[in-house]
Amino acid sequence: MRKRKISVMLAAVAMATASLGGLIMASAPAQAASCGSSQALCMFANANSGGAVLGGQKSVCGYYRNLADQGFNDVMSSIDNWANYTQSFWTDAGQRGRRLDVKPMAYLTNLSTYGCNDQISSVVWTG
Ligand SMILES: [Ca+2]
Repeated sequence: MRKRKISVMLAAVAMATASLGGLIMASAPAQAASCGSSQALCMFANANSGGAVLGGQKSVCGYYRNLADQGFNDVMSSIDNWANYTQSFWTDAGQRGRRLDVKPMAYLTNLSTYGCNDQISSVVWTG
């Protein structure tokens, strides 16, 4: 007669602890999916390329005489200039009011820095 021993083996399960180490806050993207390098100019409703985006067409000299026509009057909060030209913005329609010049390839993450957050009403750009 043969006895059979049944041994139960408990496998130790190593708990692999995911080392998250805190959140990585990526800097604002250099381009938005809906705008980016396909445009000469990207204008955003929120700071840091956030919110609604309005593009300035590449390879042309463009003019938004009154951004109300684009639903973008007094909402702009950040600007990404993708062109190798200075782009000009005004606080009033028709190139009036205070003027803000954005240098070639400049990325302005928050227009509050320039005292014109939510105040831009017209823009002229070169693609
Ligand atoms: Ca805004």
